[in-house]
Amino acid sequence: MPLPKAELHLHVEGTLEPELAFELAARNGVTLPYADTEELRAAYRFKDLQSFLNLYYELMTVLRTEQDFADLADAYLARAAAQGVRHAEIFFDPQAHIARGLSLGTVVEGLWRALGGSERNHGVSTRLIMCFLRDESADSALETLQAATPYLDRITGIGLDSAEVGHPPAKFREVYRAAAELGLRRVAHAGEEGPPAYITEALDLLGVERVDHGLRCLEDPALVERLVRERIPLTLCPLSNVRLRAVETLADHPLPAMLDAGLLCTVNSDDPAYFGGYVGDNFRAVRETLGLGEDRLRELARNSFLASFLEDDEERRAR
Ligand code: ES4
Ligand code: ZN
Repeated sequence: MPLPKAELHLHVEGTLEPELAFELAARNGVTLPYADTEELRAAYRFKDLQSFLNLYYELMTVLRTEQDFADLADAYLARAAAQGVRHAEIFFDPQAHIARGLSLGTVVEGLWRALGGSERNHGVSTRLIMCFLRDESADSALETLQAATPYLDRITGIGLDSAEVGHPPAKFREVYRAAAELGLRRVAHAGEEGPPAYITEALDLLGVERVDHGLRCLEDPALVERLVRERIPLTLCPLSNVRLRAVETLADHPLPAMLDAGLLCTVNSDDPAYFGGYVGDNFRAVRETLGLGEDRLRELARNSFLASFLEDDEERRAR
């Protein structure tokens, strides 16, 4: 039996496996610039975050209907359940779909078709986190938050993703303030490719409760001390860090040192269809390559529930 765990850093568009991409392309009359799944998989060699994002945005054009989003999310939930996931907090990128002419309703209603049946069908509880694209304007983020008004009963929180460098958290303080007033939980990607100062900004200016990645906090000892003291969870994604060259090899990943430093680390899959595995695969990789013992693996699993947006009673049941 795989260790029960929560997944807190997962882009639903990043769960689009090549097989489903081709199936949806055929269903929707979309032509992909790849002959087959093999040729597509061969394109999964990234030199940094942007080179990945280019493919990620290209491939998501096969998603057109509510049913496409439902099928995508349901396939993820089935895979996650098989790897011990009991709870998933799922990111989606509304602006990437609205820019292609889809409505926010298509995306949310579609995802909800799968999420609404997830506890029953897969034994996985879920939350939905709407991310803003940080390489788009602050006004666009505010418009997106406004467009989400009819769906706020299904959206737990907001996040910030896409190209990090040059798009500091400060740019989004207004939309984060508005979201807080609406009772939304707040997270943001910070310190993946961007400097430690972006992590500090995300905490101080956006009021985030959790930092996605946060890897580069290690360059600032005072920041590490603060993250430990304030018990700020980090949602690390080891296989993603290798594929996007944030670390040279998995053996170089600082996860063991981060745990030793007392940081509240969690292990997640980020974009599992692109980065070589789901959350259980990430756990296996850090166990095998970084030599983490049973106690550390159990700590990571426990942290994932502690860092989740589940209420205490739900958390006990999920564990
Ligand atoms: C992402 Cl790995 C990563 N980083 C930032 N934004 C993203 N969107 C999807 N995957
Ligand atoms: Zn991410």
